[in-house]
Amino acid sequence: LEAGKAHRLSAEERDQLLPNLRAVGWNELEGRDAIFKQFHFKDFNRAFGFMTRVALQAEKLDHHPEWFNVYNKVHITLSTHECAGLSERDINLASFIEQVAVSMT
Ligand code: H2B
Repeated sequence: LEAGKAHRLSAEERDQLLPNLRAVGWNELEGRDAIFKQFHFKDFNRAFGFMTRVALQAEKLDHHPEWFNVYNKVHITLSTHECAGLSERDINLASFIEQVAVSMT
């Protein structure tokens, strides 16, 4: 758990933290300070298993995704409401999500 208030990432922090996530398919949204990725799994069981593991970690971190699921597709948007934009919390959750996704494919 992170102590203190979330702050929007600075340009320097973005330059340092975003390339790794871009490389695995996360992109910045236009018109909103958030990152987005679409996941495709083999079937609904894989997709929902993925979501379950992410949900439990999100609750532990007290940082929750915006997401959409149909069958084997899961679309995820990450942003921090507290600072109305991207914070370190989104980077941390995205990194966890990547680990789970790899284990589900
Ligand atoms: N999730 C996200 N994505 N951003 C937040 O600012 C946020 C959250 N805040 N989950 C948390 C919950 C806050 O509302 C609670 C009260 O700690």
